[in-house]
Amino acid sequence: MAVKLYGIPMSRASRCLWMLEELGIPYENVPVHFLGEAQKPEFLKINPNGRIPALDDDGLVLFESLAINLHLARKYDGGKGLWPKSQDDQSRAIQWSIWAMTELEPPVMAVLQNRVFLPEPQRNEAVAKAGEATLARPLGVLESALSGRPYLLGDGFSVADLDVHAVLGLAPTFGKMKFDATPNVAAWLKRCGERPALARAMGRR
Ligand SMILES: N[C@@H](CCC(=O)N[C@@H](CS)C(=O)NCC(=O)O)C(=O)O
Repeated sequence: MAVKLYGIPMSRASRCLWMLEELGIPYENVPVHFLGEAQKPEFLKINPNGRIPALDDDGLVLFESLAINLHLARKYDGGKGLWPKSQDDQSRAIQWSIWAMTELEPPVMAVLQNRVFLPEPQRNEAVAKAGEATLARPLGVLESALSGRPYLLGDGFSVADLDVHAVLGLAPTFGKMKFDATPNVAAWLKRCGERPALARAMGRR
């Protein structure tokens, strides 16, 4: 099979599984676990970072979940609208994807690690609260960007929405963050969260 995604679904690989399901292309999911398996020499040949996900697209090997999504959308969109038509919108999609990784992911993970993922004795509520405080500014940016439009680039769902939602969407899933102060974000989280392709990707968990 030409497209192979490495990584168990219960991980950041779910971001790319969502994209693959949106695109509806044939793919194989190789369920490499992030604990142990991803650091073995045979996997380090695929991703020298020792992390999942990684993609092998007919010999092109990529790491970084959102870079993989930008590649998949650009190459396989086939008119579905995941990859925007205009060059300006393509640049905006890249901007939102990098923004999700740099501005959103660190504080979102600080909240989730310290309220959900870490064993209870290792959790630190002060770090979770600091994460929430840091999130206020990017959430304000997202709230404004979604004012008067249903999706980040306008009327249609695109890779920009998928990549930002894939990072932020975890927070409401675990019920550990409220979005009452940002109603546009709350409505958009719900709208994107109801996509059948996301349900199919999550169903692999
Ligand atoms: N920025 C990377 C992060 C990948 C990452 O940290 N993946 C985790 C699983 S969700 C992992 O493989 N962790 C194993 C490790 O850090 O050793 C991406 O988005 O692809």
